[in-house]
Amino acid sequence: MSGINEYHNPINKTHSNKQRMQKAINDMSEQKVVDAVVVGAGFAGMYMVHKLTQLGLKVQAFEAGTGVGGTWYWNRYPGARVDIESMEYSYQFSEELQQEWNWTERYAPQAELLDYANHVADRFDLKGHFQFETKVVSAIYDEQARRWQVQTDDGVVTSAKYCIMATGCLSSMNTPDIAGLDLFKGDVYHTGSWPHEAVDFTGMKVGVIGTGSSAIQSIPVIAEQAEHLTVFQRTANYSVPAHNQALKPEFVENIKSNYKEFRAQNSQHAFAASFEPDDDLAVEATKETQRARYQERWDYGGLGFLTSFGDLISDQDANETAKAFIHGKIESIVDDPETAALLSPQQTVGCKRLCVDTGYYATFNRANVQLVDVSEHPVDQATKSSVVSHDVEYPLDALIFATGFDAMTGSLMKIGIQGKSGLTLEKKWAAGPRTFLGLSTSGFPNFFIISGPGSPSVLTNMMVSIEQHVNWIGDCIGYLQQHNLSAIEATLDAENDWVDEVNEVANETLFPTCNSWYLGANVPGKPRVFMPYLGFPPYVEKCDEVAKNGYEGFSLSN
Ligand code: NA7
Repeated sequence: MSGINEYHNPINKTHSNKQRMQKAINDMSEQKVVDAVVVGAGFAGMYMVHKLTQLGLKVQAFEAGTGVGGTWYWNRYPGARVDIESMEYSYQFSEELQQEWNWTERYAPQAELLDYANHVADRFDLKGHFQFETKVVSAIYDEQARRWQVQTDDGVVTSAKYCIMATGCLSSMNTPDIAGLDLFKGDVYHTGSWPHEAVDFTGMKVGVIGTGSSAIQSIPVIAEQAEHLTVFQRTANYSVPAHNQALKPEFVENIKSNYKEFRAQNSQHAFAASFEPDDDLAVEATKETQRARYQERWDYGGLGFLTSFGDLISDQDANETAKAFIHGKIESIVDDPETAALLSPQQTVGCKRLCVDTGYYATFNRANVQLVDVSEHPVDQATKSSVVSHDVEYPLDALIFATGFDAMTGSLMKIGIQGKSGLTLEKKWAAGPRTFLGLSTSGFPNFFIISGPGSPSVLTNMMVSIEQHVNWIGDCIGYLQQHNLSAIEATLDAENDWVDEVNEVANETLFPTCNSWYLGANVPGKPRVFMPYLGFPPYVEKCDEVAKNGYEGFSLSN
């Protein structure tokens, strides 16, 4: 399976968590002692390291890749770019940083995002705190010592008072089982672990499995190169045009001269992004108003389509109006009516993350592109030169899995995490993740998750959510240090109440109505639980209140 990164490939998971933990306990030969361990060198891990070193703590951070960047380190597929506007997809903790960095496009491409990550890491001297090319295999809480014993795949155990997971929401790849894939002689890739060198598909027959965001971004680019492209679609997805363009200096200047206010305003929106919500209701609007509004948002481009009206994600009738508008667009763009019908999603708009594209639907007008419906009959077999669905063979030179991730919990579950009384996270979350504020889970003292399940994370501009979490965790650790406290742990009551709150909010929306990765429904056997919390402003208010009240909902010990 050339191309697929070994670490991220779930097929290569050889040891169970239990085995890994046992090995860790038996093997605590080499020990390193620090104040905090941080796992991951994405934007969350980088800022967490910065925050903790500012507090004067000794930090050891680990990263499986060879460099910083997280999502933007791994996802190098053709056409990869952020779907939040670049001017707000950046850190705000340093005014100098946000003034000096220059984005070139409305939606930054992967290479520029990676440059930004490296710039930040160098500017704040972060790289020296990371041990790269190192996987954390287990983290075990020693109740007597009140310390975490973190074992890495180099056999070293690092002892730390605090253990912070910055492992990312979309970093554990989901790869379907295809019988005989090892026989396939062509190249195999996953968009979530793309090679570092350029891949040239010229003259090749290429297959892409999946039609989520990664596929929708990469398909138009690959179609221009490949001799033939077959797209295997299980569920059609809604996509709105990006209208990506070079950033105009006046636009940049305008934001930079008011960055603070711009950020403050965005953080008042549910998704913590700049797209203005229109609070009037689609169900009360005339057909003309609906059409004009959707057209305006479509012409502007981007995720703001979802906030065209205040009731799109809460009222099915309202949502149907947006659905009809997008279906009309697909019909008008795609020449072949059968292909247009197949590309027209049936689920609620926004229920699966809305995609933002450049020329996606029009790509299906190309003579070298074929759409294959695998909703009834999966791609379940490979031969040495093809894949097979419903007994039909599709000859391929290269196969690309754009099949997404075991979102929000996948990376945590791969590490053998064990809290008090031998309780493993795997066991505790067997029926779905349970956290207090998505930051912490009862039974696991001094253990923090950045943008964990139960926090707004993937329903927001991730940069904003990451910074809010790191600031909160940094303040919390600062408080513990100042007050000579040895441990903080979420209470079970606070956690139960929070899980109820996350579910109640989700149940007031249309989000639970389809099989999305927000619900874990894309991964066979994963419990169906809506994981993110909807609503950035009330969430921040709750976090601030908890801290202000002396970490209400947590038990603190000395
Ligand atoms: P997504 O959005 O999870 O998309 C994965 C796609 O792969 C989606 O269309 C899936 O269909 C499809 N899929 C998954 N397994 C299969 C199998 N076995 N057969 C056929 N098709 C399959 O991941 P992305 O990487 O595109 O995007 C992730 C996020 O990154 C995105 O939301 C943005 O936030 C950025 P399904 O819909 O499950 O039927």
